Amino acid sequence: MAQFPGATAQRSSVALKHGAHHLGKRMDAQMEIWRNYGLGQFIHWGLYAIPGGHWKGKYYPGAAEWIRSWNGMPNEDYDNLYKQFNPQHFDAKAWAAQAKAMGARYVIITTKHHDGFCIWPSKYTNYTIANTPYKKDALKEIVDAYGAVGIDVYLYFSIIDWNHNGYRSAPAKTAQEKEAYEEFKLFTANQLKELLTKYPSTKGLWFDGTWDKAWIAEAAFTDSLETELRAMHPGLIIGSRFRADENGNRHFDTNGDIMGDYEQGWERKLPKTIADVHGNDWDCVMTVPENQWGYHSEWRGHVKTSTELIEMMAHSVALDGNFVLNFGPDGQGSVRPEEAKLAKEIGEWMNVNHEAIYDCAYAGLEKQDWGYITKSRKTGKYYMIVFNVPVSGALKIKIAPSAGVGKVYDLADSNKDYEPEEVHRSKAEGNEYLIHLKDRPVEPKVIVLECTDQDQDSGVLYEKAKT
Ligand code: JFZ
Repeated sequence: MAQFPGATAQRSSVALKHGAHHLGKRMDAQMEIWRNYGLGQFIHWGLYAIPGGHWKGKYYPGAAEWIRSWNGMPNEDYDNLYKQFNPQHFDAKAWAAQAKAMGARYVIITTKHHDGFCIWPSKYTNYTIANTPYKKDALKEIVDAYGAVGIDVYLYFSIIDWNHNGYRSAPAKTAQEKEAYEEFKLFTANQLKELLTKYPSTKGLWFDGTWDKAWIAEAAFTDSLETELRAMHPGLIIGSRFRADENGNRHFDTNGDIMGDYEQGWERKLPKTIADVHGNDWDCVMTVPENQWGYHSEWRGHVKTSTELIEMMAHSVALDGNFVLNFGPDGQGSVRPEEAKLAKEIGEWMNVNHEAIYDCAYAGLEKQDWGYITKSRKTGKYYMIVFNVPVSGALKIKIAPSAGVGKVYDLADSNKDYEPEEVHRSKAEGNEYLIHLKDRPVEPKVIVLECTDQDQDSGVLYEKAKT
């Protein structure tokens, strides 16, 4: 089992009070929908969008949504920004239309980031959008607009709350601190229940800031809160970044079992091989620049291109994950031009090639240097998503020993088909073919491969036999 880093050959079976709630993948209908999304949109939008990484003319290189915590920005200044929050260009329907055109099938929206500011009118604090000049419930506008175009909504919620008196990152020491933290716990639970009640179409919760020692020490509380939230909202999807077990283990409990419905640890990074994902569902959340989630008016460093992002999406789906691209609208509610351009370009690619992404998964075939292979969970078709064409112009593909190749054609044009050259046929190792490209594509291209005589699991069996 050496291919699973961190996993032991023999599962230890320590009795846990607050470990995983279920073993293995969730196979219900809602989780099946989640698994098949392929592409999602993340939105970071809050008060930090107003300074946009600058304060009093000074540039702050860190993540813009963290500006309150940098030296140079007095807390008091930040905590008064809500008096200016009045996004005159905010148009939830336009955001939703753009996300739809990009091909996103779910959205994760920041309801409350670490600063504690709520974009919904929470009745448990005054630090909300209701007390800004904007006044209206932006979250409701977003939930409704995305729902109307058929994009599922997930709520990002930060456990870190710099605005709440009882919040602390380390466990409370004095009786007074403990009492304050109890209030914070109640406040957190109330806000979460409020969100699920006010926005019943919510499909799941995406937690953040749960690395705090104080939160980690609350295994009993967080476990019962999770149980309560799930009971009040059947089908609710929660990732592995919500709680710790009684030994302080996060994401994976002391026995190595995932806590939550999917692995939520792939942040601005991707797994290299299928072994890295341990058979779990997972999502990768990605920024366009190096590390900016909230709006930063001055991006420095490398800014990803649509081709790079499409490659990351293909990479994710080929390893059984979803790819979630972050957007950071500005303080007026506008999506910046760079992001609008990327959304449009990704959308144009998705228009032609979405079949290789939606409802697709790990294909069980050996990875090749030319790109990624996905397989439709619904039709069993294989998709070769080509990013690097070899000088020879020939793409190698190895299929299961029991299979043969059927039709091979361009996804963009099924009349453009290929006559694969058989180079190797082996019962033990699988059958190897070369597909000779007719031209050199200028953008990521998808070739559909239909296999014959192939039993459902043969791809997976082939992979197992090899290790
Ligand atoms: C957190 C936030 O602090 C950040 O502002 C943003 O909202 C992002 C989505 O989440 O940052 C993290 C969280 C987790 C990791 C790294 C940065 N991680 O697991 O590596």
